[in-house]
Amino acid sequence: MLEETARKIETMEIRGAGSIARAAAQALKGEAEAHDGDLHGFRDAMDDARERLLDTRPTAVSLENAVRHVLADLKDAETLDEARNTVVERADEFVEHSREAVKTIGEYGANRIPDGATVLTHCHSSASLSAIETAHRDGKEIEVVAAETRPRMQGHITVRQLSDAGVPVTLIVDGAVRLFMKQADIVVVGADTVAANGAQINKVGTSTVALCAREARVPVVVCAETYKFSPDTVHGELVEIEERDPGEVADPEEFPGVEIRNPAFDATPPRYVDAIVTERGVVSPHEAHHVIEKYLEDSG
Ligand code: RUB
Repeated sequence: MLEETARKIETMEIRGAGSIARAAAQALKGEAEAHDGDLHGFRDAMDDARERLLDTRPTAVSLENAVRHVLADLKDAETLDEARNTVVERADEFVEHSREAVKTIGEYGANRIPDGATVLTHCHSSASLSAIETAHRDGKEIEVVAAETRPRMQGHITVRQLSDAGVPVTLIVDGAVRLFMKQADIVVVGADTVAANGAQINKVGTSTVALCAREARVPVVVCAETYKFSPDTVHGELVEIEERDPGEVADPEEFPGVEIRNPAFDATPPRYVDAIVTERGVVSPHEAHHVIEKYLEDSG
């Protein structure tokens, strides 16, 4: 099960920072339940599982935070049963917290979306769509403009989900974002990682969306659970930007002699973000380090 989950994360069958984190927690739980060796062997197996999961995709810190949460008490376990129970309990706790967090962000985020608003979004973020769908369910007459999000077209997932939920939605190419920003009232996007300085790392193109929003004086709201905040960045560590297979952009054989690059994420500086909606409340990007100190284990 763990190997299957790791592969699905690599191939993006499981994707989106929240889903990746929950899948990792569940995979660790499955691995713990299936283990039939001794305590020493169990610890080794969990170490291997941890390495395998962290090896899948480098950018979303939600994955690392999930793994850290699930394995946090393993070092104190004195018997195999204790070790197994702590992994299972903490995995369940993480998944439940994560699901609740997305709902709560939906409520807080919906409050930020005015009645009659046109919301512009990029990629597919469950936390952002939770806010947009909640605003719609609350009776607000909103519509959404979604960028298709080359090369993997996560915008298609967004428009299908919103259309199924009855939200009027328009699909545009990424290059049309500046044009459509003129009619937007708010930008709502998700995050893979929020750095201690408030920079937000999300699907490549998000920083361009934010720049266009600033130019047009449209507020940018980021929806991100607290486990998307990165403790390592407190000490100045940079967030690694995943570079994916160039074949996702174009067939390299059709362009001999051409370098094709495929960075999957980019960083939006904190000055282009107006608010970050978390399940603990709405914070300014400048308060990101407080979120890390207060809510994330081993952040010191
Ligand atoms: C997904 C992406 C999403 C964030 C937040 O990238 O950038 O905006 O992960 O999503 P990819 P969520 O498709 O490459 O995984 O709010 O669902 O956690």
